[in-house]
Amino acid sequence: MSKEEILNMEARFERYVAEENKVEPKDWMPEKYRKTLIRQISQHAHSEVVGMLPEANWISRAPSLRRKVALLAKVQDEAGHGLYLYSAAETLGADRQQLVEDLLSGKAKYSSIFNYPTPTWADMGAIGWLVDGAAIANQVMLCRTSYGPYARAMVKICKEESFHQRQGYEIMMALAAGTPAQKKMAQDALNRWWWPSLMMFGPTDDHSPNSAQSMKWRIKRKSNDELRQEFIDKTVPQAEFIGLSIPDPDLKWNAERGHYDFGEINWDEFYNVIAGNGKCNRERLAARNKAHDEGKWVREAANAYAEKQRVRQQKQTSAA
Ligand code: BYC
Repeated sequence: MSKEEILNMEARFERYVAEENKVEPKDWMPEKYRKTLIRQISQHAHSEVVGMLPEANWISRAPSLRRKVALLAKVQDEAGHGLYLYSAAETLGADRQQLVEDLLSGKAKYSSIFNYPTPTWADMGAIGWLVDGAAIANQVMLCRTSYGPYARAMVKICKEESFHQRQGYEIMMALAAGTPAQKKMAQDALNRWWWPSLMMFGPTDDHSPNSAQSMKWRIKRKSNDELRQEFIDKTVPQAEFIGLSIPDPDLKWNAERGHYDFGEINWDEFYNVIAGNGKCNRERLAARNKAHDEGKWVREAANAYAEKQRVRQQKQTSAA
């Protein structure tokens, strides 16, 4: 295709997405659109998979059978989300094995939030309430993203995230209404997870290199700062309702803006974590690599079975 033809195609593509049409796998799309989506969807898939680790830590130590069942279901949902998202990336021509290798080697990014430790049961509450709460704020807009398979995957994912958020908030509610030691445990978890949750939305809009193009292509529908503000506005009253305090001395309702003002986020910490130097980055990658190595026999058995089925089907077709 000549350069002029590509420019025409790009202009037509931009009009197409601006009119709220969905892009499907076989449609023409600019190469950069495809690459941006593979980057974002695969990072999202990796986040779901790595996101199972901090919580899996507590499955065998959940305080009751009811809590254990709910946590187990949540972690299983996350595995499922990872699988839908890898499949969505495959519809764009990405090779799943390569994506997984990039995660295991440390080349690919995943959400900064999963590089923090989970020392107490209250961390399960804080993750469900805040981390899934932040994930919902971000992902509800992704149900309207321009790429069809990603948008459709997000509808189911958001329904499940909503259950995750409630199970987390309910844990926090119970702890906050419990003994002084339990309430302190809940407050301590909120203190540790609040700021990292705000970082999940990514850098501020003026430091977000991918945002402008992604908004133009309707991949992202709201900016990092808009979503962060929405999350804060929704979450502060929830903390007040259960008698916990947000660890931000600068947090204040601003009647003029109709939003909460909040303090400065520690962006050095954020960039340090995404560069691989957070508290748990090495531990998380080591755990993923171990699980991948230990699962080798399962992959081999599944491939051998698939091959056997393929040969059997081939024989049946040629006999017919
Ligand atoms: N952590 O230009 P920007 C979940 C990177 S999991 C790490 O604003 P973009 C859940 C960014 O990738 C939640 N990296 O980027 C699972 C970019 O780097 P590259 C995961 C981050 O893509 C289990 C650079 O910083 N959700 O739901 O326009 C249990 C510049 O940023 C982070 C998703 O993945 C971060 N926090 O916007 C519970 C949702 N933030 O690639 C819950 C889908 C930024 O240029 N993703 N970076 O080297 C998105 O919506 C967008 O990718 C982001 C970032 C808003 C995250």
